Amino acid sequence: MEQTFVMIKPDGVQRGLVGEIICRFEKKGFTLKGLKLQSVERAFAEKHYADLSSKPFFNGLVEYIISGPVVAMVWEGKNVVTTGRKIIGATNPSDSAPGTIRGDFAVEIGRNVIHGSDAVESARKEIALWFPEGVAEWQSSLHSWIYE
Ligand code: RTP
Repeated sequence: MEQTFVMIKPDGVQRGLVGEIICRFEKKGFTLKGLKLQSVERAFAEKHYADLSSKPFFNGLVEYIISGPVVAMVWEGKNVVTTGRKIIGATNPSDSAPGTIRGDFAVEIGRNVIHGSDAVESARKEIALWFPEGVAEWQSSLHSWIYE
């Protein structure tokens, strides 16, 4: 089954949105496979966002991510990478539809509350980076009520 990496960024944690965000993924029918509250070092944040290192906003992005604890999660389910990005909404909250997490809770691109992997391959890399210890081996008892 497909997995994705989701991170609630420091603004989401500080604003008390952790429960609300978990609720949206849970209610959709996805299964939580990994969860931790963690403060990240600068080098770790730079590694996570290595693909963006040439962008003008890179330093600000790294400062933002290390500014407070984040909640790192692994969610599992059919098409969870693509569907998870839809639940999260467009990168710039000005473009995020109401009903999405960023559409409902964010105003500016540099404080957009949450990250979700953009492809199955990046999810695999991000899960390996954030959860080197591995994730939980369990299947929700709701499985047969969500999948035919
Ligand atoms: P994320 O990785 O956080 O899920 O975001 P994304 O794929 O939707 O967007 P990406 O282009 O990978 O950008 C990563 C994060 O960098 C910040 N950003 N700031 N100031 C700017 O122009 C700008 N552009 C991007 C955002 O926090 C974005 O989520």
